[in-house]
Amino acid sequence: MYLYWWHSNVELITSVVKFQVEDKCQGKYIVCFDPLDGSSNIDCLVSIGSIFGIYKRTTDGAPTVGDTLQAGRHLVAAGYALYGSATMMVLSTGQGVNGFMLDPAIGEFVLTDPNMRIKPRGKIYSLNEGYANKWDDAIREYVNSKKQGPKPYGGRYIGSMVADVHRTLKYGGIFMYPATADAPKGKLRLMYECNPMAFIIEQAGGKSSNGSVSILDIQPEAIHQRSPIFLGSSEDVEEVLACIAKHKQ
Ligand code: P6P
Repeated sequence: MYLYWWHSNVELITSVVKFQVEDKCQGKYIVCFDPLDGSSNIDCLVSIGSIFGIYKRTTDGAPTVGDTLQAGRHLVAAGYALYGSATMMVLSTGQGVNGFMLDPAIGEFVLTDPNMRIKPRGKIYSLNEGYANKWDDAIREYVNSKKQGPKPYGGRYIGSMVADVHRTLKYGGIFMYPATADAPKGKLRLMYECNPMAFIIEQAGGKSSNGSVSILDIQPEAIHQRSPIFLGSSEDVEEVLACIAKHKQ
């Protein structure tokens, strides 16, 4: 098994470490994972999590970077662990989504959320509005539209992807990290943030996009590449995509 591991922490420089498992233990799979996503939130006790995506290797012999650069559509499994008011593992192997809550009394993860499904439409939008001056017009128009009308959406943003996506899965709505003037490719990493989360949400009946295509259909070109991401209830994602398309005309 070949592990590509990404960790950034305020005390440490951003380090990218490539674990190569010794030959006799190497298997048929590649795991892309973010071991502690949202780690900048640790000191203030905000929920954080681990995100992973698993691919089957496409070559024999020594593992290659090419084994890793597979579109999310080829994931064989993906999921996350959320360390919040409780610890939960949310997992899909391509046959739907299941949630397992850690029961500390027995030290086991218990299936508490079988066959998790996301609502077709929610009432929450989630993105960092501190960057509003750096959004393009389509995003600005969409977000403003969520604040208007007789039933405006609620704004929720935790700043920890695992927590924001888990809330979106449970309650519905949309999570976005769009491109900005400072980050034209977005901030979140395709291989070990966007792809696993898009796999989970699409398996739960939701939708993902980079603004043009499903996150899962992006052909990766580099292990640490970034992507804009729109993720959540299908009707909410379709609404922001319609706004983006309108502004492209
Ligand atoms: P911003 C945490 O650092 C992270 O990688 C994700 O967990 C989170 O969604 C995003 O960055 C927050 O970024 O720019 O809003 O602080």
